[in-house]
This record gives sequence, structure tokens and C-alpha cells, in this order.
Amino acid sequence: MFLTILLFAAFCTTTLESIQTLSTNEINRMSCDIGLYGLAVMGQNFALNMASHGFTVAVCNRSPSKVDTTVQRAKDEGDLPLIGTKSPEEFISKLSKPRKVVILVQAGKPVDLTIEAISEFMEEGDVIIDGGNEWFPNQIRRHEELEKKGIMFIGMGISGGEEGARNGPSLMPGGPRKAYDLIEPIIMKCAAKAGDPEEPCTGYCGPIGAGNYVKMVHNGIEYGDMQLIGEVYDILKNIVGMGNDEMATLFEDWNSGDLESYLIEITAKILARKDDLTDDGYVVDKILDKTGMKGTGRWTVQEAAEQSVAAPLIAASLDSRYISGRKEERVAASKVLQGPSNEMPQVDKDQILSDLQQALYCAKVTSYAQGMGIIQAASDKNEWDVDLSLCAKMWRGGCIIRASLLSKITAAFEKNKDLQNLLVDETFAEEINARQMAWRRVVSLGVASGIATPALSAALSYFDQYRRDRLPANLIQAQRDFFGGHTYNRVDRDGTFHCLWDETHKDIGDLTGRTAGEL
Ligand code: NBP
Repeated sequence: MFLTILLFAAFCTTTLESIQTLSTNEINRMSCDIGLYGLAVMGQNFALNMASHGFTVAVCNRSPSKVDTTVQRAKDEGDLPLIGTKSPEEFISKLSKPRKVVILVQAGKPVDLTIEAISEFMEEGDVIIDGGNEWFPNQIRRHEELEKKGIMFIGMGISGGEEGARNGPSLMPGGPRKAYDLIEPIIMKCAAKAGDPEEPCTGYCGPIGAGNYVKMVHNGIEYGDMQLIGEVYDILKNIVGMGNDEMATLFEDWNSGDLESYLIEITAKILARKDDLTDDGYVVDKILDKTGMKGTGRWTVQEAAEQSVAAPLIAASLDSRYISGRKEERVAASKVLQGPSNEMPQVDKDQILSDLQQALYCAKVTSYAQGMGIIQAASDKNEWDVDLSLCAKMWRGGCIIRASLLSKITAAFEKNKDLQNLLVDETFAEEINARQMAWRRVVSLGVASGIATPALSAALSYFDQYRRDRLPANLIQAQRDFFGGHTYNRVDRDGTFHCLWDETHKDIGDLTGRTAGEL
């Protein structure tokens, strides 16, 4: 490593053009700690991040122009130890063995094509790390394909966008332990740091698939957090009647309390931002009310269903994006459908602001409870042994859902590794029990005013279902048995039962082997 740095220090005083003038021997002597293929927003910044931490980095990209840009940035940002290469063969030849290559190209087919192009020049014991937002079964498939060649594969979720990639993202790797051990010294340095004492926002998530799964659920929670803040904004604007500057100050204020988080922080900044294209008003008011998405929220909801885990808050935030997308239909519907005809309820402003703060906190905790529930179920099913306290720890810095609340969540899962649901952790249970009336007042106000609060309401309904020892599911089970002979269990004795509900019902005989439809 020391020799590599010395060689690199000499090398980095040259420009890209002068690379061409180095002798073949000199170029061949270069041996980098790690390679990065794919130099769009994420790749370029992550390469510079690694180089800033003293690791020698070789970079490559399908279009060579981005290689030049990255090399120039490395030079401008302090002669960082980074070299550009223009072909997969040259790229791989620059890496010390066992070779470690991070791929950051568009997810899907481009990743397969890149693996195909670079793996040709790699050998047994090398490691490929895909940092894209990838559907986890694709990573399992790639792992199996590369395993045949003896190349190890890691699927590493990365969160934090451009800024995080450059200055410290949250990194969620999953793959063979041996491969993880090879990259650990690098990712521990390059990841964001959080906590007191500071710790890197990364760690071993588990076997292949686990890292992408954790990142996928992170994004589902991100959808939920954003929707919750959107609903609070809607109430503040359309029920309380607050202006953008006043709301910005409120969010800024909330950011110094229990709700402290990146998304609350940027919301304050967004609300305060004046329009830069016109002299009139704020940017936020000029933005079309249609939310885009790239699929990770949908995957989370699909996976929740797959694992038979209820995640209504995340599902509500996904549904809200779908409804927002139907702008033209909504505009037409707004001319036909009406909200409540009575006057808006009178609100005590101080009360509702305090209620909203508490409701948002309760719903956020519920959102994490649902997300962690999905990860736990998948981890059990796939035998990944994902550590939920590590997930919370990794999300404390660098990523979009970073929040002070995550330190408490980390502590809850550290205290009880087998915690069945975050809501029943002593600390959170106490907080939510105490704040629930505020939450209920907010949801009631939304309903009475015709302002939808799908995520706040879904979270409250989840809380109200989860906390009750008896639900109306007995009636539903009876209905199932009535129309389909699906049988039922009883509360007072063991066994499977079927009732001859009326004269049309016949004895269905031996019930052995029939179940009442447990999960
Ligand atoms: P993009 O997702 O926009 O992808 C652009 C990169 O993919 C370029 O380097 C491009 O090469 C390369 N590429 C494409 Br497109 N097709 C290719 C092919 N057939 N073969 C080889 N390379 C190909 O980049 P990004 O926004 O930096 O994201 C990279 C990954 O990180 C994605 O999986 C993304 O989901 C994930 N991610 C992004 C963010 C974010 O905030 N942007 C955050 C977290 C994770 P070219 O230059 O030759 O066109």
C-alpha cells in the first residue's frame, strides 16, 4: 500500500494527457487498491470519496468522456490518487490482487453487460461489488453466475445521493463474508460517520441479497417519511393557513427536537426557497404536484405482501404517488366531487402545531416498525441473520432517512435482538401511548376537513390493530367457513372446526388435514 501511494503521488502530478507519455513499464507498475466502473453522478463522487481517503482508485466508464472529467476533478480536488482507463482490460490491469471493483452503472441490463465485460479479465478470488439500486433476486443470480468462475460478488446498497457518495454515504453490503472482509477497510473509511462515539454507517448485512434488501426497505421507509411530511404540510397550509416562511421556521424548529432528520431539514430549506425563474413567490408553489419514482417503494410493498407483513404506511405512500400521477383525472374529478360541505373546523393553532409534531413522531416510529418487520421476515425466511440494530445504525448518517430517532431504534434492537415489533419496545411504547391523543386529533381533523392523511391514518390504524388482543377477524373467519368451508379454530379448545351454518351446509366429513388457513 505504501509503495502504491508513493508511485501514485508521482503519477498524480501528471495530467491525463501525460499518462499517454508514460512508458508502458511505468503504467504497468501502477497497482490500485480498488476500481470503480460507471462514472455518472454516484460513481464519480464515490471514486473521489475513496481517493480522498488515500485509496488508489482506477476508474472506467462506457463513454470515455466521463473518465476525463473524473480525472480532472481528482486533480482539481487536491491531486487525489485516481487514474483513468479507457477499456475494461486496461481498467482491470491497473488493480492489485485480489482485485476489487465497484460498479455504479444504471441498474438492470447495464450491470450484467458491465460484469460480462470486466469479469473476462478477472480471476478467482477477485471481488465485484455492485452499488446500484437493484432488485435483490438479480444479485443472487449474478452471485451464482460469478461463483462458477470463483469471482465473489457483493450487492451493496448505497444511500445519500450525490453529496453522500462524495462525503460519506450509508453503505449496505451483502455477499460472501470473505469478500466483505476484503472491502471492509475501504468502506469503513468512506462511509458516513454518526453517533457518539462516531461509528461508520456501514457493516455486514448478510449473504448476497441482504444488502440490497435492506436498501430497498430503507427506500420504502423514505417514501413513508416523505409522505408523512407532505401530509403535515397539507394540513399546515390548507387547514391552519400558514405561509411558506412560517412553515419553514416551524420545520427548522422541529429539526432541533425529536424529529431531527435530514428530510425535516431539507423541507425547511425547500419551503423558504424563493422562485428563481419569476419574481413571484416560492419554488415549491410552482412545482407540479405529480411525484415520480423509480420502483424501490413498489418493491418494498410487493415484498411486504410476499412476506405476509403488514406495511400499510409504506403502501399508503406508494398509493399516494400513484394518485398524484393522475393529475388530469384529479383536475376533472375536482369539478365533480366535493369535500365536506360544513365549514372547516376551528383549530387552536398552538394545539394543532404541537399535535402535528407528536403525530409525525408516532407515525415515523410506526413506519420504522413496519420496515424492520419486513426485513426481519425476509431474513428469517432466507436465513440471512440480518442484525436490525446494525440496520438502524447504518441509517444514522449519510442516507436520506437519517434521523436522530435512529439512535433510539438502534438501542431498542441492541437491548433486545428478538424484539418482535419496535412499537413494543418499552421506550417507544411509553412515548406513543403518551402521544397518541395528539395523533388521533390530527387524523380526525384531516377527516373532518376533507384533507387526506393516508400515511398518518394508516399508521394509526396499524397501531390500533396491533395493540388489541382481539380483532374482528373471528367474524371474517366465520364468513370464510360459511361460504367456503375453510374451517376455523376456537378460543376454548384445540382442533379444527366447521359449522353447519344453515340447511344448505352439509357435513364435510373428516377435517383431518384441513387447516383454518393459518399463515
Ligand atoms: P445512472 O443510473 O444514471 O446510470 C448512468 C451510468 O450507467 C453511466 O455511467 C452510463 O454510462 C452507465 N451505463 C448505461 Br446508462 N448503460 C450502460 C451499459 N449498457 N453499459 C455500461 N454502462 C452503462 O447513474 P447514477 O445516478 O450515478 O446511479 C448509479 C447507480 O446508483 C444506479 O443503480 C442508481 O439506482 C444507484 N443510486 C443512485 C442514486 C442517485 O442519487 N443518483 C442514489 C443511490 C443509488 P455512459 O456514461 O456511457 O452513458
